[in-house]
Amino acid sequence: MKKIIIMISAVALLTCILYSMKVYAAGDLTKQEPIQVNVQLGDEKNSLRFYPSILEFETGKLYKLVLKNRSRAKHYFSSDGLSRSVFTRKIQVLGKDGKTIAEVKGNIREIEVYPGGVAEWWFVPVKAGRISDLKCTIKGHTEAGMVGKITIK
Ligand SMILES: [Cu+2]
Repeated sequence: MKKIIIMISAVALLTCILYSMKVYAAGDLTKQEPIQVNVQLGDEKNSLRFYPSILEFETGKLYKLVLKNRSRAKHYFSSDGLSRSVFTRKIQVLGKDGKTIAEVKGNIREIEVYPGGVAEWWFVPVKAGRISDLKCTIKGHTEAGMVGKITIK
């Protein structure tokens, strides 16, 4: 009888330890393995578009949104709606060799990417909704169709 009680106690204790470890691991949502999403700002032919222009994210997951500009013009990735719906862990700016040359922390609303440049926006969506204010704010670009839609499920 005593042996059984000790065994049940040991199993209960082990279950508690494993459960608390799991809760702890899920606690910091910014430390997950990121899901990479690539968005190209314009293209080699200088098209005024985001590729893709429809983006979808899920709350509670860590994303690494890679913004690449392969065109000859500067472009913005700008969205008030997205900035209000996510927790930003950091922005990483990459040099020509693909290595990180700067990290920016804090709330981000708009990122300007220069020709040939790459910036990564690491964030966790915290609010579901449909966002339709993604645009490039350079004069004439929004009007030409450099806009997009974001859904957060
Ligand atoms: Cu633009």
